[in-house]
Amino acid sequence: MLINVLISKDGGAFFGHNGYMTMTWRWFGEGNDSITLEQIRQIPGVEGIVWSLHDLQAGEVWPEERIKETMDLIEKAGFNGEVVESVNIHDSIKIGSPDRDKYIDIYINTIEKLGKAGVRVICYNFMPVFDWVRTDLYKEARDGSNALFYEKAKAESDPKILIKEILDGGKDFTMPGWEPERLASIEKLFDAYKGVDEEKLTANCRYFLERIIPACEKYDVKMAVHPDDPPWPIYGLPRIVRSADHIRRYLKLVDSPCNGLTFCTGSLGANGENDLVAMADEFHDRIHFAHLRNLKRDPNGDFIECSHRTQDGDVDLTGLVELLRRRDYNGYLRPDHGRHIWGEEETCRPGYGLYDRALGVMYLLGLWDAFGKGERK
Ligand code: DNO
Repeated sequence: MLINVLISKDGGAFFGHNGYMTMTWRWFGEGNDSITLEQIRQIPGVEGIVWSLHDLQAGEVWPEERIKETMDLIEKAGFNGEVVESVNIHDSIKIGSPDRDKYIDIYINTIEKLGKAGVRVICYNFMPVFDWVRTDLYKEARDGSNALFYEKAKAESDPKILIKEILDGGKDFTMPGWEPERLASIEKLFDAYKGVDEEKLTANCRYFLERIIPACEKYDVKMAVHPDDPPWPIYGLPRIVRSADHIRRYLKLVDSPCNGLTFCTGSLGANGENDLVAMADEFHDRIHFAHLRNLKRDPNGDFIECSHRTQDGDVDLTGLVELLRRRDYNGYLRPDHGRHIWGEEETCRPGYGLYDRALGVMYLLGLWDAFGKGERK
């Protein structure tokens, strides 16, 4: 580990290292995560911490000292901090408002600072208004654990009615972006997105990528867009990263290795029509970051997150790891949402507890090493 840290400091040599992926762990920062770096160190095989400055809103400048402070903290604990998830994109950029260039300039400034600090991959999404959507964060399973759940009929009703119900205190509805202080502006945002259909959103995305990708090439930073979650349009808002066709088009908007993908199996896998192994095969050389997790779909469109084990859900993680291994995947990888087990839902961020994600790491490493010769020393 020490050797790796030194290599990383000397020139960011993790990416592409040894033809072996880099196992990472998403950590929300000191004082912002109930899990400590010391605990993460005891999970075998984890080399990188996926981080962000979570208190900053989309469009805010990332202060250089804070980037350095976080990288130092992570490296001192024996990890690399080469992946940031996320640098969020201001809605003006997605809407294509007249002030978008100001926000794109700030984004480029962040890319430059992160690249110079040793960050190699930035995970982000291009979803209008909201990031992922779930209707229940603690849906109980038969084994007594609980996990994030999406009830289609409940989630996909009229957003204005939903907002009213939440404000009236009548709806127990938890989603990123639906924080009470943001609800008032959400209605305005919905109006601002009127007229932004799939084509317009794609054009706005192309505009953004055409401006930022040269900076990424210069500072050796790979962008990795996160798929839409769930992978279909909701609330009348367009979604442009949700199927093989959409991703093919996205990667061609600017045809550079720096315009890449976060391959999130839990997001894409909520739509049974997405053939994940075929998609990973087709896009393997543009996948810079893989979020590997499992879920169980209901034919009515609901889905629940489950353990990482292939047999427990509908995502063929075994087939995917085999494919990535065969394709010499050498990007970053992390377990994704875990269930809450052994009573930890009281303490952790929903989906980001210690235990089930640690089990996920071990499952993924088991598959990984079984499909190869475990070259990483
Ligand atoms: C959910 C995450 C997403 C992801 C963003 C990337 O747990 O995978 O929130 O971080 O969509 O911008």
